[in-house]
Amino acid sequence: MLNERRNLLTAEQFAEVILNHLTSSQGKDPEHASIYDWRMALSLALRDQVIRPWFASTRTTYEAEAKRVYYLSMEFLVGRLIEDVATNLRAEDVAAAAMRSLGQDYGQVVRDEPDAALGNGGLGRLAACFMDSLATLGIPAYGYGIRYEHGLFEQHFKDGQQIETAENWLTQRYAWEFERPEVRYEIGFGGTVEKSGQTSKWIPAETIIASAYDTPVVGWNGLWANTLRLWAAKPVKVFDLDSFNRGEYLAASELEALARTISRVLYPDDTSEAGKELRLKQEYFFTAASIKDILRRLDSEGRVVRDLPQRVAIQLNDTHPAIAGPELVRLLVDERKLEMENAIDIARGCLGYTNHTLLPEALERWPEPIFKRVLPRHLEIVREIESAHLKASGSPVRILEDGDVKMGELSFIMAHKVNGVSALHSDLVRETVFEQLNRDYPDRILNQTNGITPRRWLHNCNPDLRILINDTIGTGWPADLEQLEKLVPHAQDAGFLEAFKAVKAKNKVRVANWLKSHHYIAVDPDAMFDAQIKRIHEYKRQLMNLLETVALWNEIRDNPNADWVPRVKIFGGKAAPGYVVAKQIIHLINDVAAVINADPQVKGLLKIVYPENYNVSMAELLIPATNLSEQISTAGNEASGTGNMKFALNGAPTIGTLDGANVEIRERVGAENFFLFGLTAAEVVERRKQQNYSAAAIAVSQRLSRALEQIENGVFSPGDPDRYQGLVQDLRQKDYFLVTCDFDDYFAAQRRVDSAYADQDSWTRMAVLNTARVGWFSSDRTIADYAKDIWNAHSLIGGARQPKGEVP
Ligand code: Z16
Repeated sequence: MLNERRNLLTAEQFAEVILNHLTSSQGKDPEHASIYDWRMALSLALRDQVIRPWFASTRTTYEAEAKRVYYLSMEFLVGRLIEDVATNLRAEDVAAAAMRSLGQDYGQVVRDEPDAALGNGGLGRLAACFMDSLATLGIPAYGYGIRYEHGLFEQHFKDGQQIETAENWLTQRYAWEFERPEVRYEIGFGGTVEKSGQTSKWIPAETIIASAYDTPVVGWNGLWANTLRLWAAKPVKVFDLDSFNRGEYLAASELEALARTISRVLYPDDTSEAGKELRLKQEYFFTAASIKDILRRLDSEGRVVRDLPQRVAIQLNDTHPAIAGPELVRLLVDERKLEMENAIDIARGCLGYTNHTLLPEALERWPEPIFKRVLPRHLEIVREIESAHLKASGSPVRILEDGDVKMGELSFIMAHKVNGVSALHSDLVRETVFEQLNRDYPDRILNQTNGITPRRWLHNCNPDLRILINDTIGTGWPADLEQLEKLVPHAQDAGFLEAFKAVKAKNKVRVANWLKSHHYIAVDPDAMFDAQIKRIHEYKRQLMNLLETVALWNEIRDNPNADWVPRVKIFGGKAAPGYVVAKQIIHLINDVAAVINADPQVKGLLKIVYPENYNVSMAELLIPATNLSEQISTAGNEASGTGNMKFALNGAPTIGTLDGANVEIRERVGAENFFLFGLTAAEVVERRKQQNYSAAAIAVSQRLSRALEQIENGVFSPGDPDRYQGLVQDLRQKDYFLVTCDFDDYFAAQRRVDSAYADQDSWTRMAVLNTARVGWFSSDRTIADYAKDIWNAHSLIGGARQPKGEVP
């Protein structure tokens, strides 16, 4: 019997579907099935349930002749999917009961799934949250990216230092995808441009195949499903039989290996550019395949290219897919014979560009010789785009400058809308990197503050808080997160506060047990859990957090009888393998941890934990258990941050600077529920103009001086006392990210945290108000705003907020 409203099976029926998959898809009987087999069977059974809404969504989009959104992103940091799919189908109880009836531990099977780690950090995770929200809102959309054979590297610590090993998620079959061998495009590189009269034709030197793999992405209540289409690189010719017959066995497979290199591995650089030819090839590879796919779909619906802006919205997630502009223009001009300027205008009508950073090292520029070698025709088109821009605007801004192709300028000029990812960041985009272009095209830049999906980042990762909220304000909030405001009055209710505190305590015990069993570290779940989990970068200032930890250690030892608030400092995060300073910071965190954790004088009062290989699943475990969220970047550097939103949503107040979305979080939760410190973005700019600002800051701070001396004198690296001299020298002499300047204010803010935490009732009230007031940071709101302000795309379900039942 089908459950009418949600097309659900009973637990009994679902168990049968699972069992069928175990035998027919995995080829195992229950007696011989491994946890992997059970996980595959469960995943495939869930995937079956997505097919119906998926087909229905495609049909509805086609019949409505609706505009489609294409989200082009080099990264999709998806994580695990079982719980996501099960809860969105509202089948979590059925799935768990079915597995139980089959003698399996549902939670254990869920945790057996490896993270799909096709991203570095915030940008990739944002893309995954956006896919969830697009499906939840019922907006017809495709995510386009790369099916990397190896996702983000796995991090190990050896003697406190980061070691990277290859991630291997595809050694097991990926349960959620459908291979589409019939969807394949030839992608060219290099070669020459043939001219005849007015027309040009690109003759590539080499071609490879882009082959599609589709993962359905189902939204809340199973009312709509979109597609995440990832491209894998394959050879045109799999195997050269002639070489083989000549006895050249390696050469026979060489072409294949070469072609597959393009989608072999995710570049592990977060906010810094590799600048490598292979990276440019990856970017062109997935962008060109996506654009071809978009045009093929347009053709198949009998549309003409003039209709493009009305039918198609293409969003560029950073400049990585910026070649979409020139590629679309190339196809329109060289293959469909449009006039150059007309083609540029049509392309611009489709394109939007999201900027995610102002850091100069992250703004992509390709040396012209590399660009020309890989994409000779595109270089000509970039020149055409530049001259059309110069002519139309009288702007002095060029795309080609100092021998480079500047992808930010190209993206800006080719997009009808350009957005930053928080209010402050968008202001800075207008005032700094694109100051002149903003004058040339005054209405082009807008803000779209980032958001997070409440399904993964509250409903699923924090089941006890979910239940408490459901019991208090009902169940409408997962698809309408601002309903959490209804919790505000309960912040005055002693019973509710107790229950809220109990949820946090339980989540902390869960983490303490995990640290014990997986990392052999004992922590006291009654201590304050203070977490900074994110990529390691100088601008994020993990070093400042660590210096504060050392200073606190000193303070406790100086005054052992004072009323210290016990703390566990949790660090998590990876460094780009080539980022030497970030790796030294990791080493130092581990060295300091070893000394402090072994010191009997601070036992029970201060502990540092740094579990290796931080990833999405670890975030889902740690965030619900955190009391204090560290968001301490140098103002003006964190474009938005999204971890900041996840912590606040799960009842962890922030200690933070006025940077990125922290500003808007503080406005919403209230200044009294946010621990603010540090220079503002404007003050940072001024301070950097002063001479010897770091020496001056160190000179007036006893605490900081002492901590720095301890580190540079080898207190934490007794076997290698000079280990951190370079790191500390850099703080003394340069300190570009103003760690020294913000240190004292940060230390003072931490002591305000201590006093606030000592009053558990008022702390819990603060935590509740954080949860209650950050509903606006749902990625559903973000996506609704993109749809309205940039895409002109519409929901095809009768209001995701009040689902009206059946799929149309
Ligand atoms: C990235 O994760 C971000 C920016 C960037 O240029 C490249 C990568 Cl891989 C991050 C920002 O640092 C972060 O502030 C922001 O919240 C996130 O992108 C999503 O917008």
